[in-house]
Amino acid sequence: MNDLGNPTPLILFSLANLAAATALNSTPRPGPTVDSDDLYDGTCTRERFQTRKEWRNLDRAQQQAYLDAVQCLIDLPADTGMEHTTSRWSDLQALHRFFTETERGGIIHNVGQFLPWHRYFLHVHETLLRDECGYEGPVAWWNEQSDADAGDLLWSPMWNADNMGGNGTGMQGCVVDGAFADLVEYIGPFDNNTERCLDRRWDSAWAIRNVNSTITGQCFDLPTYTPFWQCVAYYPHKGCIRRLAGCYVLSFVWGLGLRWDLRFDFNELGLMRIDVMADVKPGDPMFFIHHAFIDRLWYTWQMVDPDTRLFEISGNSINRTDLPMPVDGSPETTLDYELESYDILPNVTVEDVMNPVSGYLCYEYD
Ligand SMILES: [Cu+2]
Repeated sequence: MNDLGNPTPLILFSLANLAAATALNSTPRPGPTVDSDDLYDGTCTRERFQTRKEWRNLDRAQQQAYLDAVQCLIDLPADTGMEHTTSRWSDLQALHRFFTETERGGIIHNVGQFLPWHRYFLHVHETLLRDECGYEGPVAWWNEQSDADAGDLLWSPMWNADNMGGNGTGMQGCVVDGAFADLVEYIGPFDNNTERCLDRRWDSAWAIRNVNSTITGQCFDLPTYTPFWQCVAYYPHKGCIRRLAGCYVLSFVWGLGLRWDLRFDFNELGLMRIDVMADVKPGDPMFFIHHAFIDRLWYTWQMVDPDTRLFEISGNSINRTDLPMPVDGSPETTLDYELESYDILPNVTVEDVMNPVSGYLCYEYD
């Protein structure tokens, strides 16, 4: 401070540099939210309002409470009546598969409703944690961008043995440590239902290329919704897919009209390995923490220009009732598009979830 009580130019310069460095190293915080009366309709009250927190901003007791609530869903019986479900947790996995494996193929990925449906799915997950397992703590998200910029996507303590556990090992990629090492999955792959371990094969080097601040910044700079969601879906959302060659094969397979979410890579012995990705990935509790990061990217992007973006929706669409496909091609996604969860929660529209503090939803991110 100088004699007048103002910061010196040198300190101001340093603060400016610090601010720039911080901006590069962390995603911006979405806002304004709860203090902006024009952005929520009054049913999102301060009592209901939740702040979703980055995993590292939960204290140890909160992290453990979150892990315990997930375990609670794993221990509760299934309730949807979907085939082969064995627990409340598997209801979520089966639900995601149900909309990935429709007669029309996937109707929640590669479409304009990709981001709204997954925002709704996060809400379904949170609602089960709270209503059926008594969870009262914050929902977690993971700042993947920050870890990518630091050069190690597996840096977060969430991978530790006293948290989610780390990458799987062996040919099956079975997770052998952490809170869910004993988790057995029965839903998938694809339309099959086979008993198998919780597998996890996150590739730090590949993910760093997909989710570093340069890439997310490029997505973030896109001015309209369709190129934005496509960028998010292609890069940060698929942050863990291994090896460029795998992605080429992915496109080739997609071009043939087969599953888009096959992953090809090579194991330690040089043998090609095929992994099943998107349809049953919610079996891993990491899925929801990853998707909260994706949702936060979208929310942050919306709040740059809320007047234009908060209710901006577009992109090719498809649902499971308008069959066959209209001859004039895929319709455009609209705010009226209905989001479903196999009756775990009532259907809502895309419009209902566009604004996270609209009343139906009531949260922000730290
Ligand atoms: Cu998905």
